[in-house]
Amino acid sequence: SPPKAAAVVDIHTHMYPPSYVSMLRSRTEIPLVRTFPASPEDPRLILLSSEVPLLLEAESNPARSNQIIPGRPLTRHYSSLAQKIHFMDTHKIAISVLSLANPWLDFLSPAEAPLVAKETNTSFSDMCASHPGRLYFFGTLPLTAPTSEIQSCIDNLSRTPYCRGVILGTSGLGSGLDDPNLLPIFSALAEKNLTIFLHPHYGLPNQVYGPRQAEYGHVLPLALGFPMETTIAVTRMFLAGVFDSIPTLQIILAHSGGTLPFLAGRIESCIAHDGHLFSRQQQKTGGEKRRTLWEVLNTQIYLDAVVYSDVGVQAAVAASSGGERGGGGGGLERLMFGTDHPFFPPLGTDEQGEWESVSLNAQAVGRALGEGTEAAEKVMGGNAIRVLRLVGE
Ligand code: 5CU
Repeated sequence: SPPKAAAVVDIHTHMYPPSYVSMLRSRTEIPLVRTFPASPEDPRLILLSSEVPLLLEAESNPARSNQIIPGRPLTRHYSSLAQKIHFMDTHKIAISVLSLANPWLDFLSPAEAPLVAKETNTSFSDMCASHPGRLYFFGTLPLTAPTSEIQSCIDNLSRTPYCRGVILGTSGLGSGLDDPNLLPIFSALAEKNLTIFLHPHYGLPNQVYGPRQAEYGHVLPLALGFPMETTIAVTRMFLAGVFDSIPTLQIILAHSGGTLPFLAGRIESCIAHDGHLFSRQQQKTGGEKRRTLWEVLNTQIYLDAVVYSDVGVQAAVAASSGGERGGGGGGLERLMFGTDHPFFPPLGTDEQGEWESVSLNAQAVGRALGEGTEAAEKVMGGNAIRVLRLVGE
């Protein structure tokens, strides 16, 4: 039966299947899982390049490893399906669209990637099948492998009942998402009606965070590095004409598009005032009017609502609306609730209870659009059900 209109759907929720965690345990370079002598029962998940200096310090100075704790605790929330379902029940989430967390398969060799992709996608498919109607997933592509392997993975995912798209980082085949070699991959995804969920991992170069970055924990890379990375990646796609080449390509941007809603006007103005771009455009199209970023936001881009404030939700809806800027309105149809579970667990309260990171996102939607209104219900679940063709229990 179709899910209730007011059902809450979480489209931004990650897991590392147990086989992936085992792989991380065996690694010596990031991403990895490691325990330290001071707390051998507390494995740490170390993912980001900004965490490497602390990791090296902890390794070179085991006596101080209780003070220098790199990464984040690897709790059951990362790989236990029972824990995911408990989290969903606690937060009254009817349906979750699961995805592998970063950095996906980006670090694997071309020989390893297809096998791990198959194993990972099968794990997600099995998890979904064990809770029919409650779980769907975005698959993972072996992007470091030859194109034929990537294409065959897309074919398999398109025939996998609970798969609704793929999660993609910003590196693509290694040269970013404006790489012309990615066009056949994007075309295949569009043709198979598989939506891309674009998610950051690499952030900005560490030096921009300055010499005192370790004092500030993960704040600079996560709050600023991640959103800038997404913004740059999707702007490169736009400038390269990917959306014009494949008008049926549909993409959901993590964290409400990074800073795209706020910067779209500036990006547009920079394009309109760039002599080099202007003459290239004239040559290519003979002066035909180009599609603006506002139009692409209004037709091919969806944003998640993982932005933690009503100001961000309002900006996301406004940017997605296009409106007088040349789009067709309907920004309210393009925003989808998410939690980012298992990242951002509560620090002062029980992890088995309610998570503040979830309520901040839910409250932001309520404050921006009105608690319990039709608009809020769309964002909390209705849009995901429609766009990702989710069918309830
Ligand atoms: O806490 C973090 O580092 C992360 C991460 O790596 N990925 C994510 O989606 N959110 C937070």
